[in-house]
Amino acid sequence: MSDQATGAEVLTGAQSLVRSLEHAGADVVFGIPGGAILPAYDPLYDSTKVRHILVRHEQGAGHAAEGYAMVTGKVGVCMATSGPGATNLVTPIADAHMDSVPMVAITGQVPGPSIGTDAFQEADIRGITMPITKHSFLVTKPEDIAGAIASAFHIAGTGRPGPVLVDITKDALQAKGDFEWPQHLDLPGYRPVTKPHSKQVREAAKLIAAASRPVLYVGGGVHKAGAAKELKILAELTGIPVVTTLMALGTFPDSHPQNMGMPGMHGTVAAVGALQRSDLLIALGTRFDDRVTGKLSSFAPLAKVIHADIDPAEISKNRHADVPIVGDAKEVITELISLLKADDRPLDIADWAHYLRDLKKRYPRGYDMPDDGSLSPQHVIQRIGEITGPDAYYASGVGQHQMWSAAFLPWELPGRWLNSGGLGTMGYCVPAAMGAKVGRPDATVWGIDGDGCFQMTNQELVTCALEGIPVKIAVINNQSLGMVRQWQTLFYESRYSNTDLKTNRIPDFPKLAEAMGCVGLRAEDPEDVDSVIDKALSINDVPVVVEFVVHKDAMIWPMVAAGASNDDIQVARNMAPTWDGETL
Ligand SMILES: Cc1ncc(C[n+]2csc(CCOP(=O)(O)OP(=O)(O)O)c2C)c(N)n1
Repeated sequence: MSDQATGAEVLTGAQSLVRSLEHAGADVVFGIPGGAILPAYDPLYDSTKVRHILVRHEQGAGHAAEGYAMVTGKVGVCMATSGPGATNLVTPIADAHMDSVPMVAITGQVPGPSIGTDAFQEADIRGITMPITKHSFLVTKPEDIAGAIASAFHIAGTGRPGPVLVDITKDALQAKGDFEWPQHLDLPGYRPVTKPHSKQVREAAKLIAAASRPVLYVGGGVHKAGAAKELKILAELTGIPVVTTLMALGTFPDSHPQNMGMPGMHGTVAAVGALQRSDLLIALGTRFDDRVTGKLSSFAPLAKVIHADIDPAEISKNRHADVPIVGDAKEVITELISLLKADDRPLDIADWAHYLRDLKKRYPRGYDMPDDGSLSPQHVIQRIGEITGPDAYYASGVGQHQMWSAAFLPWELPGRWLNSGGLGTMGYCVPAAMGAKVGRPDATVWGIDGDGCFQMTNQELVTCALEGIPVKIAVINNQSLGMVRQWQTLFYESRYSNTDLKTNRIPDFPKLAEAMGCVGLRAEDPEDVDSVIDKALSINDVPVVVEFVVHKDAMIWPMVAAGASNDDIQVARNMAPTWDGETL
């Protein structure tokens, strides 16, 4: 049917929504229906372009949308009904907000006239998520749906990516109105700056040329800008040492001699030392997070700062930037390369590079094997990476296993690592791995999860089994909330209040996996580690869960205690590194 006056098609709001998703290129939506969103599920049933994946919990839908977005570079989409459906999306929305993941969350809302009456399943999801979304829409008329969806996809995926909420009232989904996919978006005030100011980049190049202890401090924004290649050119052209944050692992290869590793609370001595002793931080797409800086007042005390970020709000937020640059990391790096090439003077940083290489050699990442014959979690994770290779995608939960994954998996390629860096969301792993496998069906996707985290969202393995999403999940079972237990060991005199999960066969993870339609495997003996990983890699038609029963007391080192100065990094309990040669 078409509107005679305007020539526009007349559709129900629900049809407009599905049509809009098709126009926006959303090929997958993760969600669960319910009363308020139900009208939308009817035309969705007929769509040949949009695949809906019925998850088991809305939190799973949100993290799956994140995983999908992370591996495809597209906007991930999740959908839920009003009230509890929508509030179950709050955690993944906050997660996407903290880690700058492009996501559109669509929620049904009670009918317009019922808003504010405490109607059944009413929640002001727009109000609730206002501080954790890049933008949000409440749509009450069918003819506004196309514009809201088009704008939401544009906002989520451009500039600094992030989550956008589109809350649509049930009556808007049911009523009829004109459908017209907008050719132009009217978004006053939304103009992300991608092209950096040339004067600022020239200032940056001058500082780089004059520095004697520069460091490229690389964050997640560099990969998001698709600038890994340019970063390598810049690093190799200048010889400047590189540190890659938790969100940037793989953006610069770990095996590269200039890579000092990950900085921060559980970073390498070389990376932490590089930042602390630097005279110039070239911060690219990174946000001086407290887990990187430690005590801010003593962070990199001698360094000037060049800070390039697409989000002006990040610049000088935590640390004053001497040269602020607002722009897309790829454009900034490309301009820097051409200026430094034109200058053609090699930097005088040989002593500095030598000092850091020596530090890296003296304090390599390492671990002790338990002497009671039990499994070392670090060894298990390292072997998963070595046997599977750097081309796979790896998701993790939050805790020790996450930090061991960051330390011991092979980070050679950009974008292979999915984790909850900013929010630290237990439960992220399984659904994020599911979303990644949907986005990259031909790739191997491992989730490395903790026994605590796994118990938060493992039900999405049912979704994986039924929807043909054969992820591989390693449960690193240390029978405890390991990271919290580590803090109790170090800071609470080993008083283990409520961190013992007693996960010794309750649940029985392989049996639980089998019950969810997956293959369940277990390794308890170090001799079985490789064969069980090989077995998991040989099964590609159904999801696989491998439980690794590991030693309880393994810790993640190095560590900078929360709130302490990075200078007080410990490589093991009560063991500080010696900073020989620091008079540089
Ligand atoms: C949703 C949520 N609740 C609580 C925490 C606090 N927390 C951080 S790590 C951790 C322990 C995680 O345990 P597990 O999954 O077994 O991993 P491990 O540290 O043992 O590797 C907890 C409880 C959190 N990050 N997220």
